[in-house]
Amino acid sequence: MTATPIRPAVSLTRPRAVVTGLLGVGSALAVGDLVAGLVAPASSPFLTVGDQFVRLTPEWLKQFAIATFGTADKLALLTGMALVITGMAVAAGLLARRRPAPGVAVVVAMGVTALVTTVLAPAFRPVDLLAPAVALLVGPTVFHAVHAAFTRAARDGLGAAAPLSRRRALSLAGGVAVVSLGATVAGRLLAAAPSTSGPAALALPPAPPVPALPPDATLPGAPAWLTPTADFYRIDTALQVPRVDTASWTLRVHGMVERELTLSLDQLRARPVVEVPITMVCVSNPVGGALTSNARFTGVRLADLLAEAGIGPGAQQLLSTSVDGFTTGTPVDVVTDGRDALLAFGMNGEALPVEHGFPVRMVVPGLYGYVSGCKWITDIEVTTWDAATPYWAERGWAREGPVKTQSRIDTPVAGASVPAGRVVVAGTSWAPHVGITRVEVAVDGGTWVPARLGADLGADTWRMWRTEIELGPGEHTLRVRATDRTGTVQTEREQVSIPDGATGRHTVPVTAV
Ligand SMILES: Nc1nc2c(c(=O)[nH]1)N[C@H]1C(S)=C(S)[C@@H](COP(=O)(O)O)O[C@H]1N2
Ligand SMILES: [Mo]
Repeated sequence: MTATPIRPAVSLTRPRAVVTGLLGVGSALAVGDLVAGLVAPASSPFLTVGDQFVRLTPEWLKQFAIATFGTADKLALLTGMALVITGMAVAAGLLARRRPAPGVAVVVAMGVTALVTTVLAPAFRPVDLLAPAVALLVGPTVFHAVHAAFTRAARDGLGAAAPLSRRRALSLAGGVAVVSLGATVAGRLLAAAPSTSGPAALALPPAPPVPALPPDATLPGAPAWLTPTADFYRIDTALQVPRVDTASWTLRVHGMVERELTLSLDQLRARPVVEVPITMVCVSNPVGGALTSNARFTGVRLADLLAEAGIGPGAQQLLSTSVDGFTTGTPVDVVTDGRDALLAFGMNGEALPVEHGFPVRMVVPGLYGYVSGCKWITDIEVTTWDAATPYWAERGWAREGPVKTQSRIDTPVAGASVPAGRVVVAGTSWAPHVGITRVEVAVDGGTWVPARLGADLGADTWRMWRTEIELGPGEHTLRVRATDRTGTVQTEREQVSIPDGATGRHTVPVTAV
């Protein structure tokens, strides 16, 4: 009869405990990335949790993030998340120095969080469960195995088998680390691989030709009238841009209509096509900010499609839904008042880029993007204001969002040193769907002096301006104001972006030397 050997109680060293935690959590995330890359890129557990975090973030925190990090807010979020996850992995390891159970429990809890988050995603499909499910199996298993190997090494540390068990433990840990890294890289590459049905594969149907740009559409010192697509501002809640399969994509128009419509991409593109320049503005744009751009959009007129569906009496709102669940609510009377509200599939002569809504987005001249610019659109429900509240209205922003008249000084930039004497002051101004008739500049609170305006290319686009002023040596402030076609002068009343767009006048300090 043999006595059960008494196992000496051992405790993992702190570094080994930390490594155990990091490998358990890291391998789970890595295998999640790999499986997601193979079956459903949007289901990477890391990104799913991030997306849910974006949806649940209170408005003040979101405003703080945008104010602090600007358009790098997504990177900031992902970095913050990585830090929190690393902290939890370290904690899982340190809680498990004597027994694996507390650490395994932490890893399981993280996995369950990812799983639940996946189910709560607005565009959830059952296949999305695969990545977090595999991660939930792998994480605790790896944690347990590495923990066991280190525990054996620690125990044998007192005996003759020490070198062998230590080597085994270290090669297990090293192996897990290498395989995890490989899985993450492979998963990310798979997710980023250009899809065969992406924008590159899609030529635009011909639209009636547009007149050549007059030379004074752009003025020296002001931004290019037509924003190059690569420079067009981008704002959305998607941590990972949705990749839409064009073959199975449809647009459904339903709700308070006489005839429900469902169009394939080919059917939409077969309709009469127009190409119109439209200046888009984000409601979050601060006075003097860069969240506005101008492009030629190619697409079909939304009003025609709605007429075909037949809008029922009492309809007020077009509730548009993106494939990733984001929603915009657009006033029915605005899109049917004759303006060029579009379902666009082209931008600056090429297929809409993935970041700007491929294959189809809505663009409505005169309205901020958050109430009109639904990217990756797949559904339009004709409804009332009371029946549905869209994404940003749910979060405290105004239900309706006409763009406010604004002007911006692009040259010189704030804080610049300029040679005293005649100084070029130039920039842009916009009053979308109303039009700009006058821009004036004032130095040091003095009289308003009109600037020369660039070509008038229609009320739906911004207008450049330029002037030269005399600056003596010393510090100065330059200020700009625009007047729209109704004769209304841009207000000097200062207001922040939330709830319906910033107001005030762009003011730029400069030093003349
Ligand atoms: N699907 C989706 N569409 C969206 C958004 C979004 O977060 N998701 N953001 C809106 C906002 S706030 C703006 S200002 C515009 C920006 O469009 P752009 O990124 O092409 O400039 O898209 C709008 N459409
Ligand atoms: Mo926006």
